[in-house]
Amino acid sequence: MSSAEKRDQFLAVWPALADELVQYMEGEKMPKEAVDWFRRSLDYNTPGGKLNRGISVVDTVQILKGSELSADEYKRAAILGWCIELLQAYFLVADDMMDQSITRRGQPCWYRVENVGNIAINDAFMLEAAIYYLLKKHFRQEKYYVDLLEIFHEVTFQTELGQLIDLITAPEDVVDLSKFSLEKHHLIVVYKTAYYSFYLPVALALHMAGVSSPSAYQKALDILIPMGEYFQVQDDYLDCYGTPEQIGKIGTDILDNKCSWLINKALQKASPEQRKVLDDNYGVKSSESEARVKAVFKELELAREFEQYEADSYRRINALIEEIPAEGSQDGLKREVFQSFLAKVYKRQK
Ligand code: GPP
Ligand code: MG
Ligand code: MG
Ligand code: MG
Repeated sequence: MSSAEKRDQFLAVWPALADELVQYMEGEKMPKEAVDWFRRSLDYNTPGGKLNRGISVVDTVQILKGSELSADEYKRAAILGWCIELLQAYFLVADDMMDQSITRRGQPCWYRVENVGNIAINDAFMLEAAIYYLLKKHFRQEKYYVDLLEIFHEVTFQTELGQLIDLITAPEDVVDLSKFSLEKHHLIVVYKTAYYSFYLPVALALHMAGVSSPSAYQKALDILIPMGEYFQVQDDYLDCYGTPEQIGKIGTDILDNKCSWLINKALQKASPEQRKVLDDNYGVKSSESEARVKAVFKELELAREFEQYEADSYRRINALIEEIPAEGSQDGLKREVFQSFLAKVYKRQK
């Protein structure tokens, strides 16, 4: 099946889930205006992205099973996938407010839609609540139900820790580039991105496939955390070098004083003169300052540095994957789970 067909198959599960959530609200006799609002938020914020995280749950369950999934198995794996997409929707609605972003997935950020504004905070909470409604409805009878709840809660907390460090390392009023380092960056991205985007999809699929050995989860973590770090470095790179048409969002990292991979690389390589330009212009909310920072990035050939990083990461992650025996490991892991996930993000342009 082509990746476009896989996407369509996964998307086809969404309307029924949105209906279930809306029907719950109707059952509570909520006013029509509120029900319509929730439906609009669900549809605006949940299905419009690349869906890599959600589809990876389905792909992983399929690889672990080793044969085609029945219609029912597919549906259940896809529901877990949509729960991650709801988690992502919840994070993005909130992140765009915190980062004062303009667009997301080629449309205005939800909080910037007419009449939404700060109501988006409550909408974010409701997107999160939707996860637990669907988990209870569809998985309560499973012996791994508590495992699902625990992992969603843990990973959410980890992501919030990462977001906290991301935000306090990027104060709006005081720019102090000496606070940045690649070590700090590593900590931020592992927590804010890698756990929920890479470990969570595979861990959910392992639970569904009946894998229970702690060593399987540990090995998955050891490969997926570096993969998630690589993914967030790509995100940082695309924030500056991707076009809005490509990435569906307008980069704000330089204006927002973010501890991104690019500024850390620049700090490593900058001459004293270039450092002065960075100190004076990074995190200053004007397009002239942003352009001066980008000019230094260009002088320092950061695009080439990124290509080098990308090649090195790809090699390093593949070496980790090859530590899993070709025939699969005793505890139930398969190499292909990780190869398939890496193939989805390697050299991505959006
Ligand atoms: C990506 O950061 C991280 C997140 C979206 C997690 C947000 C976590 C919360 C607890 C709200 P980013 O700001 O670089 O993402 P993007 O570039 O997509 O805005
Ligand atoms: Mg953001
Ligand atoms: Mg952010
Ligand atoms: Mg970003």
